[in-house]
Amino acid sequence: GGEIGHGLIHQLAADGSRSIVTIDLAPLDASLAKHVQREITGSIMDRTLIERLLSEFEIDLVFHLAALLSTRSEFSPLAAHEVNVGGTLNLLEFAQQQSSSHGRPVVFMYPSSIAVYGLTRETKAAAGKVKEDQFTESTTMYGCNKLYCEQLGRYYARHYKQLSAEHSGQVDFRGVRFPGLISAMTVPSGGTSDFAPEMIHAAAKGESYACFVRPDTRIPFMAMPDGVDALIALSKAPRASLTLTSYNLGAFAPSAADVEAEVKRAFPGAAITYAVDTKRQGIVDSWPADVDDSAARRDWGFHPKYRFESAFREYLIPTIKRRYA
Ligand code: AKB
Repeated sequence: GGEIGHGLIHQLAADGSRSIVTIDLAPLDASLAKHVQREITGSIMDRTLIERLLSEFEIDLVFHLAALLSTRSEFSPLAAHEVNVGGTLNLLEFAQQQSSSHGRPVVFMYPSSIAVYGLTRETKAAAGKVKEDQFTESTTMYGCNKLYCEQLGRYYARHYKQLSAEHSGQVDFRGVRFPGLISAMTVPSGGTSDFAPEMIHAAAKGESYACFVRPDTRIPFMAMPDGVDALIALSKAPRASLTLTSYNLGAFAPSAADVEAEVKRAFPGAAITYAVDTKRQGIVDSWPADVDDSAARRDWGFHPKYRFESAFREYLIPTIKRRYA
């Protein structure tokens, strides 16, 4: 029922080829619940619940979308570690056991993040588009969690119980490193890329907004429909064509001032000011200004529909205007 889940459930349901089982802490919105065959209210931290799922379902594809985001994780790093790492481990183990029991590989889709990168303001200015193996020294608990879980995924996919003769089951782990995602339907909470979606939604609601990063702050972003399409496309890609555990994805990389200008084009009266939070600014400054996503384009045909202007003019602004009308 979170931001990515909203778009993903609609897409998977429209495709119609699979039954959908969801787990979330809170019940789904009615608009989503009608698209799923089974809705479970509970936690991925609850191992008894996971055991129950094992005995009840035959699952071939897992989208693991639950996480505490970067800002929230800095307020409670231990809780973040428990959810972001412990929860992922529970689901990887679930995927492993599912595969052992039904005898087919279980595809495990993992949204990682640009938060795995840790640059300084100097290296960021000089780096250009960052590749998957550069600057992976995150300064946040969330980023460290994401990077480690990519490694856990690689372990489950390639080396699980490597000394045991009895091992069976195959987890087919596939990760993407999302940039900031901007949805017209939901407003994020607890992230540090939130300034862009918050600015847009505030303007659409006629509310003033004080942006917590400097106008010249630049990180990559993507419109939510492209994020959802990317997850689905990677889940369907032939295994043999995949060369990385986790792929960079980019679409556009505006500064906060560029976002402000585009928001004001659509909502000329928008009251946007800057009240820089130096600590959150520090996190965004440690993320790359842009990413090199050529591996995703080459290996599985990643090709976002929306660039910066079209994301605003064709998706965000019309959809948000309808939503708040
Ligand atoms: C966050 O800001 O924490 C997330 C992310 C970039 O992964 N949106």
